[in-house]
Amino acid sequence: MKLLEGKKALIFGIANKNSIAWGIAQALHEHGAEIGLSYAIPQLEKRVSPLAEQLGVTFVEMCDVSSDEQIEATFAKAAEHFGEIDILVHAIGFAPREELDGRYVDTSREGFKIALDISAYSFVALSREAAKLMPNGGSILTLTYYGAEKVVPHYNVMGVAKAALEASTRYLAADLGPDGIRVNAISAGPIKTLAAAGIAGFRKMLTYTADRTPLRRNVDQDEVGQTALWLCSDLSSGVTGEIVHVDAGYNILGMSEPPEKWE
Ligand code: NAD
Ligand code: 0WE
Repeated sequence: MKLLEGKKALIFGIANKNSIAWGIAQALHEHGAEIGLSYAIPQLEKRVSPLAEQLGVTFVEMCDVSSDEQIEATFAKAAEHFGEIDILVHAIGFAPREELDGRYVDTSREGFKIALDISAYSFVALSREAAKLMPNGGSILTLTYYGAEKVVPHYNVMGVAKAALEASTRYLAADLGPDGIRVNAISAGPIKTLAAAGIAGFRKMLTYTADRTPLRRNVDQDEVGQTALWLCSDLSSGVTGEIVHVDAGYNILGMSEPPEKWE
């Protein structure tokens, strides 16, 4: 059975085939959704266009979410192309590179502003615009990370931005719930994507988590896509304001070493 037949989904945050947004796009498309894709900067078009083609996507728009004008223009085009939409996916996060090194206490005012603007405020702005195109209700989804809940070395100001994003998920769910719009977040375990590629020691982090998660492995983009499919479909009709962990169970641990270590 196809879960999203006749549904229209707008997905922000695709950079390349490794993007979590692409894992989600494929999962939603497989279940019959019509997809629209948005990317950040002109240089990404050559990566995104062939992917769009694979899913028969004809709505591919550039939108830098730090610009109110670009957000407005993108939704005006979406309104023209789709009329109404049913699903919004926000898979965007950014902090200046230098903020993801050294100590959080050294975060600059500008770095803080940028990280919270791009990673958290953009979710509010996109949700407000998307809600206008959801007269019959809908499902809104964002991507977060464990660094919002607990200190992860070097995640720094992104952890604070993700904490704001998670709180926004709850406030947006409360505001939009009466209109039949659900708002949820997936807290994904570490996955090697473009956003992770620039992080010193990321490969070590992947081994660290794979050695400790209850499932003794990491998760991938397809698994995030499957949970996104559930949250975007009527299977989750009673779920809103929730943060769903897709992290092979890492977040439940109270001690980071597996039992063997204590024997
Ligand atoms: P990615 O690099 O493929 O995606 C991040 C996207 O954000 C890119 O497409 C980038 O172009 C976009 N972006 C950055 N600044 C933007 C701007 N100003 N306007 C519009 N778009 C902008 O990496 P990803 O890992 O797929 O990240 C997607 C989401 O998943 C992010 O929110 C990230 O924080 C979250 N996440 C990632 C992991 C991980 O380990 N990879 C884990 C948990 C959560
Ligand atoms: O949210 C993220 C990545 C966010 C990110 C990555 C970059 C790299 C390039 C935000 N901004 C930038 N800016 C750049 O210039 N993740 C959840 C992946 C991630 O990033 C980490 C992690 C994990 C996990 C950074 C430090 C520690 C762990």
